[in-house]
Amino acid sequence: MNPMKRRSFAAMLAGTGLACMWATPAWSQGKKLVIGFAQTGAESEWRTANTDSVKSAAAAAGHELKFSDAQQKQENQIKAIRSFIAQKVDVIILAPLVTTGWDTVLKEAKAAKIPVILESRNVVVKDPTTWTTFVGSDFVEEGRRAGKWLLEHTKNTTGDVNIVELQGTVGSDPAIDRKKGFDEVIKANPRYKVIRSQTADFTRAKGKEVMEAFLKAEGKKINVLYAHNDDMAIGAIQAIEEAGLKPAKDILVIGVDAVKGAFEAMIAGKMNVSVECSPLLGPQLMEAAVKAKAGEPLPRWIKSIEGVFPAEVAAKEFPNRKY
Ligand code: GYE
Repeated sequence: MNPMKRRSFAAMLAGTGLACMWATPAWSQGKKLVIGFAQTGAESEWRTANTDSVKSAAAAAGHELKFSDAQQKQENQIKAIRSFIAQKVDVIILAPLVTTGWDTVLKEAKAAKIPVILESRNVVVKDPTTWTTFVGSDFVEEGRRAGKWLLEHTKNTTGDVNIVELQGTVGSDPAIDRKKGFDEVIKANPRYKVIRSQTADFTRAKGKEVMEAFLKAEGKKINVLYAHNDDMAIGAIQAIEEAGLKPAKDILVIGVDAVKGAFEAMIAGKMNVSVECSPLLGPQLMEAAVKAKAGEPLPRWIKSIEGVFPAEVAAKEFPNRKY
């Protein structure tokens, strides 16, 4: 049926209650989607902003969102997905805590004909047709940006640059890739050495704890802290201060995310730079959800656009920050 004819036919049926059944599929007209969202948890400022973004974009589009907070446990996310399948939701959004261990449950979703959209982290599965698209950042590039900032910022210094690294959640895509990108850039110059590298699970509390251990072991030898997210950097800043050292001066502090907390730390002169990673993925996710439900083709990766914010621009940029 050509669109003109369809419109007039729909107009004829208007008021009969049959109109929307004929005009376009019911789910795209009035009847909104039911979306299950298996979130990792609330481990960071980034994650809270991400949850808010998805919830408000779903509400704005009129979709029903079933939200599950897995408290940083993969088994809880798997349970949530199974419950979404049992409830026959239209689309599942998954923020996979780690990359592996998803094969079985994603196959179950596919068998139930429920499209799965990945957000904020990626998976490694045998059957890539078990998920439709990944909405999120280029984490390798974020790591490279952190490394490039460091090389540039220290180019006029001499001697070894001793770096300690706080990694994100073990086995998670952003932790793996932010390490990879950073290493790739700094290995170009043998002066740059990662002398300690450990996970702090993307949280402030662990960031502080692990930094304390680094300081105990290496003390004043440490020149740079590279944290895979701002929350860990902010926790570590506290540890640096408690050790009687000056963050951003005695030890350069590099974070990722560019959340408000990092801007506050930069404005206070305690942090040097944050590489942006946008959590505001809600609108792109809702658009992808509608297309996935309709069976329309989606790119494998819907990328977010991001920058780098050094302390020098923090005060000027702060009022524009949305997370
Ligand atoms: O950088 C970190 C969060 O998956 C991109 O997870 C996300 C990361 C983010 O907890 O702060």
